[in-house]
Amino acid sequence: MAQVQWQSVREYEDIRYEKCAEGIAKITINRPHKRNAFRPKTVVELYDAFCDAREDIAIGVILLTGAGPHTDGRYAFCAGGDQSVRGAGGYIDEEGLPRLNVLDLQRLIRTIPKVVIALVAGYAIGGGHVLHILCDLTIAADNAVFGQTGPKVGSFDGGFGASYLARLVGQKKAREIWFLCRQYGAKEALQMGLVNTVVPVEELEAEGIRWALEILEKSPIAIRCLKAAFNAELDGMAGIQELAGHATHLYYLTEEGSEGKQAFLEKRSPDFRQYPWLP
Ligand code: S0N
Repeated sequence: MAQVQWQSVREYEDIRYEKCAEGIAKITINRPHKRNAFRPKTVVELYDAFCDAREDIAIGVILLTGAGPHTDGRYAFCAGGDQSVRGAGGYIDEEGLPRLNVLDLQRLIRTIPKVVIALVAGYAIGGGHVLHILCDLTIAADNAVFGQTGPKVGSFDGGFGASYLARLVGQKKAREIWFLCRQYGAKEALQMGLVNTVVPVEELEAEGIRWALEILEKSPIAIRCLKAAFNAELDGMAGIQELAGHATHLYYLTEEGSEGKQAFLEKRSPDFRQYPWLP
């Protein structure tokens, strides 16, 4: 059984954030009394933890999961936006301002140059379902339940939550998921390409760690370029920017790339003649 020693990174109110020496970060939404629904503060904390994981060069894989089971024995990955703080214009934060800051978090998960794996036990519903969609990979427990509720509770996610979902499961199925607001079990989710694998709930974290360790054996630059390449086709100019950023990063790592800078600093003309125009 794959096991690691988790070390808490910093204290938060709505989430737990841990890392292990093997290069994995684990971010856990910790509001089981609300089926791990997020309020603006939860999203601020998630964003902060993801930023820390992004900056940490020892971290290559991030596991995103939900705390549980709750005292009633039920599990949840995340039940979306906390409806009890929803007001005019969004989800009301502690200063009384309406927020949809989960959209910032979605973009961060999408572009962070590391692999994000959703570990889903229990409900992944509404905006919580969209979060797992945004993750690079999803490992579902056999008790996982997936679905959108927007048209039932008066909301919708017309961004990645609609268009990227349709890329994953096809247009017909995505429309069914949103228009009917049904719930789908883990096996059905696997059949429709919504998740990568299904395991018994008690093996969920160990399986996530196994997948992470396997990924961590691979080339970091290859993985970050591949992630950007998968995104580029769908994300328009933002996707091209992401992929191009990685190309620039690689160019900076070459001797040819530093020749221009070096020449500028040495107040001489750059000698690019020494580099081949490869076929
Ligand atoms: C998850 C469900 C199916 C679980 O059912 P179950 O097991 O019967 O439990 P419950 O008794 O219903 O719940 C247990 C306790 O948890 C609270 N709770 C559950 N979910 C939420 C929630 N989302 N917000 C607040 N509280 C929640 C229950 O109230 C209960 O508490 P107590 O015991 O005190 O009564 C079931 O719970 C369910 O269907 N939940 C609601 C799911 C939902 O509709 N989520 C919101 C969907 N919308 C979004 O997520 C919006 C996403 C978003 O932010 C966004 C993004 C882009 C563009 C727009 C938006 C936008 O805001 O619209």
